[in-house]
Formats: sequence, C-alpha cells, structure tokens
Amino acid sequence: MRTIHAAVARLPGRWARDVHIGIDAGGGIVSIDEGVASRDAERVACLLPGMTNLHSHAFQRALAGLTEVASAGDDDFWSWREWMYRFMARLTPDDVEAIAAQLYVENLRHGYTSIVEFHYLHKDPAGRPYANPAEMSERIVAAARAGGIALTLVPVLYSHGGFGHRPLNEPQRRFATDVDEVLRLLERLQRHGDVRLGVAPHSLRAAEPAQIRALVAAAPAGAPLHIHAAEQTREVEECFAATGRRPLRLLLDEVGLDTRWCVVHATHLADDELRHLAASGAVAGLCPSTEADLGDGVFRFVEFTAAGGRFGIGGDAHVCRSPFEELRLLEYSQRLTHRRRNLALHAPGVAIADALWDAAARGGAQAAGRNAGAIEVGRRADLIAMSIEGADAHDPQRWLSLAVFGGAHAVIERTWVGGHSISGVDAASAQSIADRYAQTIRRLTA
Ligand code: NGQ
Ligand code: ZN
Repeated sequence: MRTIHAAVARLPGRWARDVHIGIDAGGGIVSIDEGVASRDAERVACLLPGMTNLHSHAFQRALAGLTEVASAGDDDFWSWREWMYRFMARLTPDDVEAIAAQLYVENLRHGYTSIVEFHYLHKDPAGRPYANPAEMSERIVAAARAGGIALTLVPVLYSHGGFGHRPLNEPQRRFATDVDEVLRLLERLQRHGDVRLGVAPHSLRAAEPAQIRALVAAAPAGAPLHIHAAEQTREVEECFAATGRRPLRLLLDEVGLDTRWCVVHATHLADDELRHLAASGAVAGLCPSTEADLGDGVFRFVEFTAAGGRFGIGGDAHVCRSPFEELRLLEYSQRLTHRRRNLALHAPGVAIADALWDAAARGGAQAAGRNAGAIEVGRRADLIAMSIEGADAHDPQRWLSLAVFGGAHAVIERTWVGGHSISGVDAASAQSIADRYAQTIRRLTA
C-alpha cells in the first residue's frame, strides 16, 4: 500500500486540507482521510487528478510551429491538411515512435497522465500494410511505455476521401482501412494488457454510417468510440449536400450516441444538435489550441455545459502540450465571443480554473475508458502534484487558478499513473528520448 499526504487536494468539487490518500497494489484509491497529520507518507503540497489528453495525432507534434508561414493564397484548414499530408508521407515507424515518445514525455511534464491516440497512420508510404499490420500501432504502444503515460489506443477506420464515397487521394492511402482491418488490428493489439483499446471512425467524410454501425457492433463491449465531427463549416455543408443532414444530426439519427462516445471538435452545432449531444452523455472532445490554430471556429461551450454536456480536452495537433493552457484558451474563446468574464460552468463562488479542471479530468477519463479523473475512493490513482514558479506565497488552493489564468508557469513535481510514481521519466531515459527526437527532426527537416 502506497500513501500520499497532500497539504491541499482537489477532491470532487472542492479543496480539502491535510489529505491522506491510500493506494492499493492494483493502483486504485482505497482511502481518503481529511484533516489528518502527515503519517508515514509521500508529502506533496497540491494534489490534483491527472488530466487526460483525449485526442492525439502524435506524429503531428513534429510539425508544430512549422506551418505558420503565409502562402500566396488563402491559408485555411484544408491547405494546412495538404501541408500535413506532405509531411506525413515520409514518416517511418522509427520516426513515429521517436516523435510520439517525445510528445508523451512532454505531456506528462505538463500534467497529463493519460492520452487517447486517434491513430490512423497504419500503412507504408505506398499504401501497403507493413509485414506486421500493427507495426505503427505497436510503435505508439512502445512510445507510451517509454514515457510512462497511460495509453488508450483507438485505431481509425478510414475508407473514403470525402462525402459521397469519394476515393482516397494519394496521401490518404496510408490511412486506408475497412471495418475488418480495424477489427483485426484490435485483435492483434489485445496482447498489450496495459493498453485500453477503442475504435474510431475518422469522420463522416471518411466512413459512412453503415460502416460505423458495423464497427461499433463488433467492437468489444464498453470500448471507447471516437469520431471527428463538425469541425469545419465546409464539412457541415458537404455533409448536408450529400445526406440532407448536418454531421451531428446524422450521427445521432444513424448511429446513436451514448457515454461510450467522444465527439471530437463538434464546433458547428445547431441548437437541436447541441441539446441532443449534451443529453446523450457523450463527451465533446475539445481541442482549443488546435481549433484556434486551424481557424475552425468557436465551440458553443457555455450553452453546451449549461445543457449538461460533458467535455474533455485534447492536444490534437500538439501546438500546445499543456492542459493549463488549453483550459485558458477554452475560457478565453468564450469571453471573446460573449464579451463577459468568468463564464465556464458558471457557479457563484467557484474558481473557473477549478471547475474546468474537475470537469475536463472527469470527461477525459470517460473518453479514455478509464475509471479515473477524480480523487475518489474506487478510482484509479492517476494523480499529479503541482506547484507554480515564482508565486508560492499564495495558498496552494490558488495555484491552479494562477497557473491557468495568472500567467504562472505550472510545475509538475510528481506524477502517479495507475498508482505508480513515475516522477516524470527518469532523466536518462528522457534525455535519450529527446536525443532521438532531435535526430528525427534533423532528418525530416533537412
Ligand atoms: C486529422 N485533424 O485527422 O489529423 C485531422 C486532419 C482530416 C484535424 N481535423 C485530417 N484537426 O480531418 O481530414
Ligand atoms: Zn483529430
């Protein structure tokens, strides 16, 4: 039995002082005592539930900051996607593993304890399967193990290049999968007992409702289900033109959404879609930094959460690796839209950062298919001990607000994943991951 003593801990909906937490050999929280002196325990100042990064395309980490140069035409999501495809076309399994390992270490350092990898880069540059069809997936597994982050791997179904059965274009051949291929991948990946498996139809552009239904029916019971939807207005228009319905409407009617689902972005929602998505219990997978970077639009967060909608945050293209920054962007997008302050999850007297963290950690854990995301007896001990640089005269109960909204740099002092203290990764392996990443970048950008 492992024990942690926190001067302050974020329990569901409130802060508690002098908290003693017991964790059993299986990594579950078995006891929480408040107002007790530190006994024989690891002592930390401020304990939070670890955050889930609920949406990742790990390889895109290596492109972060490199697509920010104006071209001769109008740059938008679709021109970014061509840029991303050109970059992706050259990646080898070694590259993908090196980039993912670096990303996962960075995510751990910034307060994430688990990640959902929305993994679609399955095939070689000519669109042929690798000798081991799960090669790329297993590189992701290896990278997560090297870093120590908890991995939910959702292999992606990608069959079409656009609405109306458009064929895949050349770069997209690396993603090409049908339902059977995804199921065979899952079967092969089952041997990795530390990995939580789900499935992800990429989008309604890349998979049609009948395929999605077949995939969901064949997926293991309770497996997390992820899909991109309604990120771009053009996608909404094309969906409507092809099917007579908007993407969320189509999903709700033709597939059905429930608590297994994470709908990534869901940026452009009609009123009825917003209400029904919220009522479904599915998690909205919000990726504030990427959505801003790509000019997607602003999610209707205030209305969605007022309707009881669940959400979590994802790093997506990884232009940002910090959950503290993602939450700030999320709240700021609402302030800029509504021209008001303190909007998220409005509850008088509650700090916005605290409420955002609670809800995003819980929603993220749901999307990852893990019984984590809160410091509660019976849940998995995915935890972080945080502090902030420079402003430690403040009560630790304010550190989260200072880190999200006060310009204070959050420092993650300790990390527990499934009850195991991983204190980041040890310095030597972090260095070798960073070295390997640097070599990869040098080669890819030469
Ligand atoms: C992706 N990313 O799957 O990586 C996508 C681009 C697409 C975002 N949507 C490809 N942010 O949507 O077709
Ligand atoms: Zn995505």
